[in-house]
Amino acid sequence: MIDRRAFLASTALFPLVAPDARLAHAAEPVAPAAEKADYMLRIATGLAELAPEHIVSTTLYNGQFPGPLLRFKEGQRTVVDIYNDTDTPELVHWHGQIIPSDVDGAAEEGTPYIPPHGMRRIAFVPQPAGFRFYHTHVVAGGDLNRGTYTGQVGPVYIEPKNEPGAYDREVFLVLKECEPSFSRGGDMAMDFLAGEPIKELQDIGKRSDEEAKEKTKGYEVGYDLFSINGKMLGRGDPIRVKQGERVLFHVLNGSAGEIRSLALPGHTFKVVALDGNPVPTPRDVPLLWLGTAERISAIVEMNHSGVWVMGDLADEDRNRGMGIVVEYAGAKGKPQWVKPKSYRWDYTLFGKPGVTPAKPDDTMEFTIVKHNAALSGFNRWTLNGEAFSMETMKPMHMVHAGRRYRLKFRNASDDIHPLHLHRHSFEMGRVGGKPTAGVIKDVVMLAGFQEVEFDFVADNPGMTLFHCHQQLHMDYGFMALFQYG
Ligand SMILES: [Cu+2]
Repeated sequence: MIDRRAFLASTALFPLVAPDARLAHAAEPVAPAAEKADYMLRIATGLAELAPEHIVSTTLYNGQFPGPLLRFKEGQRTVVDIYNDTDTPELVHWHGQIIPSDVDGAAEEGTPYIPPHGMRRIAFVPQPAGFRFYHTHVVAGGDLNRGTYTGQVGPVYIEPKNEPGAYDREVFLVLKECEPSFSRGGDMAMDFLAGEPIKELQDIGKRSDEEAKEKTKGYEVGYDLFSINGKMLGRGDPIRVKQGERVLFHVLNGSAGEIRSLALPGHTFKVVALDGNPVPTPRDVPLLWLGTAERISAIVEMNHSGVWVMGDLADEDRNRGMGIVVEYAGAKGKPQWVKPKSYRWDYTLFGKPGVTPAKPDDTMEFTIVKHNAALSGFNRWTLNGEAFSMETMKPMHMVHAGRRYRLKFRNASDDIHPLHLHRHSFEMGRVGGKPTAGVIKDVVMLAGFQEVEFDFVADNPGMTLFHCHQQLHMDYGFMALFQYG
């Protein structure tokens, strides 16, 4: 343990946001001069002040936590210079974008690393329009100072050619935990997703538990501090609103593995987009649930004056920072929190009623199994009996351009998995036992012992990664590669 007081004293002379200039000059290659970059990202260790008494040292983009909001224009070529001032190779993944493998930011797909104390210039055409984000994509394994456990996360907004704009103001919210540590078991109950567990999947899970040599559960990751837009609840500026204003919130769960909820007492959220893609049926809901890496865009009509806590339903997490104050003009007093009634999250609410997705050309089925503490105390994850190998990086499936594929996932574990497909969007087909259509996403939560189906069209040739977005799960087997044939 670092003595916090001594640590603060030694760093007090340095400004909080400036990257270390000496390191940057040591081995910096010269960027191509012919073209000016549109954006620059600098990856470096820095300090994030979540509250005056809670300053954490982690890896950041441009010395900021979260990283800066990058606004791209749909279809307009964009050049980004990425500098890596750390001692280890890095990758910046452009989550939710339909771009080539060599710039997507996943080593498994063949994206080159940004070398330590080096740089890489990339160019791509941002698409599709909407709320995306960027984050590191390196393996963390047992190192909680690597990967998405760090502060390397930032929002992206790709401006559409035509903006509908039925709102007065946009507010971006990045939800992110800090100070991770390992624990054994003690997971919170996760029964907020619609649907019921399937007996056959529970039986597979039970059998895997019985076969495991280790009788204890594997490590889980917990967090000490929680933040929205880099500040603990009540420590940053409140969101100042006026009576009658329509605020469009773009909410990102930037966690390494947590599932988050968000409620604003006395208000409802009109969900207009999921993962940045407009939904066929915008609906009012009392609160939001977001799996790791999911985004929700929702309009809140400010019609209930006061000073409110917009926060996570989990008391412990909210009390340790997961919230932000919403303050009406003229309202005074302590921010109020009111525990909402429980509410089950159902993706099909936002779909096209009475419609089924187009028929696929091919269907692939995957059964997800957890092997308790099988890898030096960490749970090992398999898809149809196979854990992804970082050594061989062997593609699991061949796809053919132009064909529509249905992926069916059967979860024989009690964990919720935020499933993510790179470089493609998918259309949800069946979730929580209910059919749906028209909901376009790139991450979806699969509940414990349930099934989910979604379709994607193979329309972006190149190596394509699929994985659970829980860093601990993806690092220990829960990945698959699709190769175009
Ligand atoms: Cu998972």
